[in-house]
Order: sequence, then structure tokens, then C-alpha cells
Amino acid sequence: MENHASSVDLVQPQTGPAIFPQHPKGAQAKVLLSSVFGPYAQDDEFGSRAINPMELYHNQVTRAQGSFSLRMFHRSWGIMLIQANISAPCTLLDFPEREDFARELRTQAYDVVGISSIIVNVGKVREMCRMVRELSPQSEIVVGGHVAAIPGIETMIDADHIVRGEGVRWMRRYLGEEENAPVRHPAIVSGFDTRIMGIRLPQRRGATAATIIPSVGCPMGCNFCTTSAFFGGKGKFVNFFETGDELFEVMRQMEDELGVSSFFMMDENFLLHRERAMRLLERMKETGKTWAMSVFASANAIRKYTMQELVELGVSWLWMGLESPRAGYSKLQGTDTQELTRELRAHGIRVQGSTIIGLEHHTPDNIVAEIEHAVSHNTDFHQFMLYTPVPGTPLYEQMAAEGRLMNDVEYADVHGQFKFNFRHAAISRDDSKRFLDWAFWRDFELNGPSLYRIARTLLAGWQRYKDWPDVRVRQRFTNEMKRLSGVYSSALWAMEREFRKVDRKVSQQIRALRREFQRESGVVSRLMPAVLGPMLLWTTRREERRLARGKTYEPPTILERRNWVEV
Ligand code: B12
Ligand code: SF4
Repeated sequence: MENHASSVDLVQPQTGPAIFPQHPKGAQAKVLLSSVFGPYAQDDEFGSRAINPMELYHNQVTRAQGSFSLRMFHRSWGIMLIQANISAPCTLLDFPEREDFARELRTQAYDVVGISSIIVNVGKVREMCRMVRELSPQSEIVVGGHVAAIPGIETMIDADHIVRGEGVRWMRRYLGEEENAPVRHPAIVSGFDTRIMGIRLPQRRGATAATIIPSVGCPMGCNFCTTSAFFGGKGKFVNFFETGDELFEVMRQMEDELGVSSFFMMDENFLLHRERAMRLLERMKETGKTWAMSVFASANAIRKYTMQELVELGVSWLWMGLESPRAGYSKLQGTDTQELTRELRAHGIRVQGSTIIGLEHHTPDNIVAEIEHAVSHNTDFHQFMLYTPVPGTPLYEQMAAEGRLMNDVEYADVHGQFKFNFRHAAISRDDSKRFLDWAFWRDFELNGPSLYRIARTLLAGWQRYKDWPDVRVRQRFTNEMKRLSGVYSSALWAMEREFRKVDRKVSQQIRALRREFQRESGVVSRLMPAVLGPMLLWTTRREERRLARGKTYEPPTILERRNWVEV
């Protein structure tokens, strides 16, 4: 293929190459930022895969939970952040169909087209570059996001600039703007079009958490970790908001703009930065904020806090890598993850565990026991991922050096939810999928739907904290209980019946929890299941039938213009 790539621009612009590309029009340039085109949840020639939908939970967490799977979409936050931080006129196109992208190119005469992608979608990037050359030949093409880590990417796609690492500073500099100006945080509703048990939840202002992006990267540098590697690897990361005060101000602004009191902290290891978190807590206390927070954190970072501190900080959902007790990752050293999970849940903190299938020490003989161990954590959610050497990571370098990469596996299939892309000493490629699928199923069968599990954790938290002296803590649990107890009781009513065909014991546990909810909650929520329960059972069964017929979901196309003057 003809290749125009004029520069592959490395990690940080301030330490980057001496001659940094700049667009001749600077901040007057008209910019289009786009995510890759859909549809996503179907097999096609551009690399979409039915197994790889644009839904976080259904893709890699609750995918075996049928109609109980939590389904929702998330915007492309990287390009939202870039758009909010440049003064050039800029359109953001999220989840376009090919025709939407083509129409925008034909009608708007863009100077710059920025495409954001991860590795699996490289085939779409190639096609989008081709379309730009054909429909908007004056545009410079900038490609960013994890796709840029593919070795030899500049020969695979026809782009002018390929940006590795942090993109806000790069784009500002490219457009002749002040790259180190403070970062302006866009208002982001964390998820949308949420569905569960066959119904789409109403979207009310303030009901869904706001996404906050404090940083990108993670200094822990685990060998397989692509986000850590992409932003500098071990010991490095890029902070957008250094201090607890800065973070507090951003959250307060989002509280105003979006009417939220809960936040999804999109930081790979939020709790690692204790000083920042504790300053944030001070500010929350001073101002009486009853904010709730969903965070990612490694076990060693969680252990820097007492349960009390986590609860006061409003941590209500926590994503923790369990990986495998025998893998030797430093973040897990000295932690009994089962005990930690139990404790967190007993304090009302929902835990999402993440376990790797196919580590070097796994064999067909020990993997079942390792999966059983993972499942016995009884987390609220559990992600299982294949051990996957992804370009850019130390693991990839190692596998390449050892000659173990399967070079005939398409990038579209390198996402950890299908089959190995490397030769494992003891487990075949086909078996990797069998073990992965079994892990998801086993977790569901033994522990029940995640919706049931989060209801149980909420109740435990409420029982523990409903009379707590700190009003902020008490209020947070009371609010959540008030908002959700009726809905949860009704969902439990339907789950109890529907789960009988999967496992009677779990169905009885669901029933016991429903009874407890009945005892603890008010009249309305005691009566609600009689009406809402049968309806949910009906929608659940209808959804099962739809899914059996192959029903999938796609995100809507979103177009947003900023600094824009209509001609
Ligand atoms: C939200 C999210 C999703 C959302 C999708 C959002 C969307 N609209 O695309 C959902 C949940 C659907 C999703 C799905 C998947 N995801 Co995902 N996802 C994430 C997550 C958690 C956050 C992304 C994010 O917003 N980060 C914060 C922003 C600020 O960072 P950023 O996107 O990297 O953007 C920065 C730079 O990369 C750069 N940049 C980005 N775009 C551009 C564009 C231009 C022009 C420029 C100049 C710069 C630039 O500038 C930005 C600011 O610095 C990341 C993990 C993470 N911590 O990043 C994984 C991650 C991106 N996902 C990943 C994967 C593998 C997947 C899946 C394949 C599922 C799976 N099996 O794991 C599917 C693919 C679905 C599909 N069909 O495409 C991997 C990517 C691996 C890789 N090396 O390619 C990540 C890194 C997770 C991981 N650690 O493995 N994902
Ligand atoms: S602790 Fe988590 S985010 Fe950090 S490097 Fe390891 S896997 Fe990546």
C-alpha cells in the first residue's frame, strides 16, 4: 500500500523528537476526531467480531449471564478529552457508521482528521484512512490510541502522524497551542443505554456516574499490561490532576454540570496515590459531600487504607486484579485476596475481580483448581481474560524474543476473550477458549447473577452503616437503599424464579436475600415486587428468547461540535 506516514511521534511531546510536526493552520485548522466505525458486535471483513461487542460488561465480565448480563455503552473518552482541550473548531464523531464518517468528510472540508483506535480495530483504521484520502484529500490524518503500539503500523495504514502515548499535549502542540496549559475536564456521563433483564433503564439526569480521568498509565508495570506500557511503563504515568484539591474542583464542577453525586474514576490505580486521595477526602469532609466513587486499584494500593477510610472516601465499587496467587505480581504480594474481598463486601463495597487464564504455570491439570479458587472469591463481578501478549508490552517483547507469537492470528482476534495468540507450554489454543468460557460459566453457576450479588453487598453496607455517626457515610448508604431497595426486591423476585433452572441452591439464597430486603425496607418497596417482579420475569424471558435468536446491541452514533461556527 502507498504510505504517507511522515512521522511516528513518540510518547511525550515535551521529550519527543526535535522536529515536531505542526499543522500550518494551527488553531484555525478544522478538526474531526472520530472513533472507529460500527457495527461492532458482528463478524465482518474490517475486524468486527460478534464476540467483541462495544459493551464493557457484556464483553468481558457478565457475558455468560444471559439476560442478567449488565449491558451498557461508554463513550470514547480519549477523544472527548482532546476535543475539550483544543481551541480549534472540532467535531467529535462517536460510533459512526461508515456512511456517517463519509458524509462528514464530504461536507465539512476538514484540515485534520484524528482517528482513535485500539489494536483490535486496526482494520477499520486502515479503511478510514483510505476513505479520508479519497473523500477529503486535503486532510492530514492523525492516528492515536493503543493501535499506535502495533510494530510497523506506519506500513499498515496510510496516516500522516501516528501518536503514541498521551494525546492532549500532542494535539495542542500540533495545533500550535500551549501544550502545558491546565487540562480542562469534559463532562462525561460514564455509561448510557443500560439494559438488564430485558429492559432499558430510563436515563435520568444525575442518575449515572460521571467519568473523571485523573491520569493515564500505571507505574506498577505488570508485564502484560497495555495501559501501563503505552504511557511509559514501570514507574511512569501521566497525571492530569496532580492534587486532591484539583481533583475535588473537577468533581465539584461535574456535580454542577451533570447533577451527579457518583463518579467513575478512570485511573488505572486510583488508590495508589494516597496523598491525593486523602486530600480529596479532607475536602469532601469539609464540604459535607456524600459522593460515591467507583475505582480501579491494585491490592497493594487498597491495603494502604483502612476500611473506614475507603468507606468515608465513598469507594462503593472497586476493580481489583486478582490475576493468580501463584503468578508472583508484586501488587499481590502478602495479600490474602479472599479475605480482602470478604472484608470489602462486608463494608458495602462492590468488588469486581479480574483473573487471568493461561498464565505460564497453568496446565490442564491445575487450571480448574485455579479457576475454582478465583470463583470462590465470590466477587460481585468477575472478569476473566486470557494471558495475552499485546504489542507494546514487556510480555509481547518476551514472547517475540522466544519465538512463541502466533503470527497468523489477526489483530482483530487479539483481545483476550477468544483464543491464545501465543504458544503456551501446556495449553492448546482451542483449550484456552474452553477454559475461559468455563470460568465465566462457573462463576455464574456458583455465585448467581451479578445483580443479585451487588444487591447483597449493598444490603450488607446499609446494615452496617445505617446508624453510623458520620452523617456523610450514613446518608450515602441510606440514599442508595432508598433508591434501589424496591427495584432490587423486584429483580430478586424474578431472579429467584428464573435461576431455579440453573441452580436451585443459589435460587434459594436469592430468595433469602429478598426476604431480608423485605424486612429492612419501607412499605413501597415491600409491595413493589408484587407488581414489578412478574413484569421483570416476563421481560427476562423475552430477552432470553431474543438472545437465543442472536440479538445484539450497538451504540448510537453521536456527533458533537465545539468552537464551531456554522457557515
Ligand atoms: C472504556 C473502555 C472501553 C469501552 C469502549 C469505549 C469506546 N468508545 O471505544 C468498552 C468497554 C466498550 C471497551 C471495549 C473493549 N476494550 Co476497552 N477499554 C476501555 C478503558 C477502560 C478506558 C479507555 C479510556 O477512555 N481511557 C482514558 C483515555 C483518556 O485514555 P485513551 O483512550 O488511551 O486516550 C489517550 C491516548 O491513547 C491518546 N489517544 C486516544 N485516541 C487518540 C486519537 C488521536 C487522534 C490522538 C492524537 C491521541 C489519541 O490520547 C488520549 C489522552 O491521552 C481502557 C483501559 C484504560 N485505562 O484506558 C480499555 C482498553 C482501551 N480496552 C481494551 C480492549 C482490549 C477492549 C476490548 C477488545 C475488550 C477486551 N477484550 O478487553 C473491547 C473492544 C470493543 C470493540 N469492539 O472495539 C484495551 C486495549 C488494548 C490495546 N492495546 O489495544 C484497554 C487498554 C484495556 C486493557 N488494559 O487491556 N473498552
Ligand atoms: S496494577 Fe493493574 S493497571 Fe497497574 S500495571 Fe498492573 S495490571 Fe496494569
